[in-house]
Amino acid sequence: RGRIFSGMQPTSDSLQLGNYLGALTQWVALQEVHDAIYCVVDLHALTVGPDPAVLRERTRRTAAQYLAAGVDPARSILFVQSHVPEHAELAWLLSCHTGFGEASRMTQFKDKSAKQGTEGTTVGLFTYPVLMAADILLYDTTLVPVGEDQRQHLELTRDLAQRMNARFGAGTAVVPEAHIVKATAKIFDLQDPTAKMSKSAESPNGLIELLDDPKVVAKRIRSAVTDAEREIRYDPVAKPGVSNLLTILSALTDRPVAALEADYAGKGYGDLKKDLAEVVVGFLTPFQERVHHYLADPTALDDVLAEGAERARALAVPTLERLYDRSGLLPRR
Ligand code: AQP
Repeated sequence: RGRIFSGMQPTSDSLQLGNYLGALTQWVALQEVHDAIYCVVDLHALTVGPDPAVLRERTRRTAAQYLAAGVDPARSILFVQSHVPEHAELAWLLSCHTGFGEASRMTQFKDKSAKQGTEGTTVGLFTYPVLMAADILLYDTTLVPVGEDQRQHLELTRDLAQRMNARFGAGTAVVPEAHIVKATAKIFDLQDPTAKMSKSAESPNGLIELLDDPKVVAKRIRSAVTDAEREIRYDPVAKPGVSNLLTILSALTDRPVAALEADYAGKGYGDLKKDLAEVVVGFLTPFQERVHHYLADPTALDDVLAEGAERARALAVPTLERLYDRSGLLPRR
C-alpha cells in the first residue's frame, strides 16, 4: 500500500469544481487502496491574511466538504494542519535547504505576488511551497493527488527529498510522486477558458462553487464563453470553452468525451449547456445537503478532526525526529 497525502486551503466559503474534479474525487478513489492522509491546510491560508473568524469558519466548511465528497475518516486520516505542529517545524528545516533563487522561480508565487505588489507580498507566500514540501515529506508520502497547477511545487518537494538523501544518506526522506489525472488536471474558468478555475477568481461569473445556489450555477453554465463555431468538438486549443464543458460533463457522467461528441453531433451549444447545468445541479444538490448535515453538528466535526490530528501526529513525530537527527540536531531527552 502506498501512502497518500494531500490538502486544500480554506481560502473560500466553498471549494470550486476544479478542486473537486482535479483533486477531491481522486482522494476518494485512492483511499480505497492506499493509506490516505487528507488535511485542511489552514497555515497555508494565513498567507492571504484572512479575518480570524472567517478562517475558523472556512476551516470547518472545508473539512465538511471533504466528508461530503466521500473522504471517510474510518479509512483516511482527516485533520487540520495547525493541529500538528511538526508541519511548521519541518518547514523551517527544509527552508534551510531551499535556494532563494529556486523559491523565486515558483510560478504560483510569481503570479500571486504580482497581484499583491512587493509590500503586500509576505515572506509566508514566498515560503509557501516549502511548507507544502514539509506537509508531504512529514508522512513519508509516496503519492500526492493534485491538479496540474501544483506540479511545480511537487517537483520542488521531490528535489528537496533527494537533496536531503544526498546530504544525509539514503532513507532520510521518501521521494513522492505526483498523481495528476490528465483528463481533469485543469478545469478552466467559464468566462475565461484559458485561465484555471480558482477559488480566488477576480470575477465569480466563471466559477462553479460547490456550495453556490444551484440556480446561480445553472445560469453561469448557460452563460459560459464558447466560440463562434457551431460544432461540439473536443479541441482545447481551438475551442477551449466547449472543451472545458465537455471535460466537466464527461467527469460528472463518467462518459468518455468521444461518446459525448457523438451524442451532440448536429446539436447546438445551448443543448450542451442545458444538459451540463442539469448534471451539475443534480450533483450539487445532494452534495450540499451532506455538507449542511456535517456543519449542523460542529462538535461532532471537531471530534473527527481531533481524532485525525492525533493519528497524524503519531506518524509525523517519528519522521521529524529522524530528519532532525540526520541533520545533527541534538536529540531531546
Ligand atoms: N482549476 C482546477 N482544476 C483542477 N484542479 C485544481 N485545483 C485547483 N484548481 C484546479 C487543485 O485543487 C487543490 C486545491 O489546492 P489549494 O486549495 O491549495 O489551492 P489552489 O491550487 O491554489 O486552488 P485554488 O482553487 O485556485 O485556490 P486559491 O484561489 O485559494 O489559490 C490542488 O490539488 C489543486 O491542484
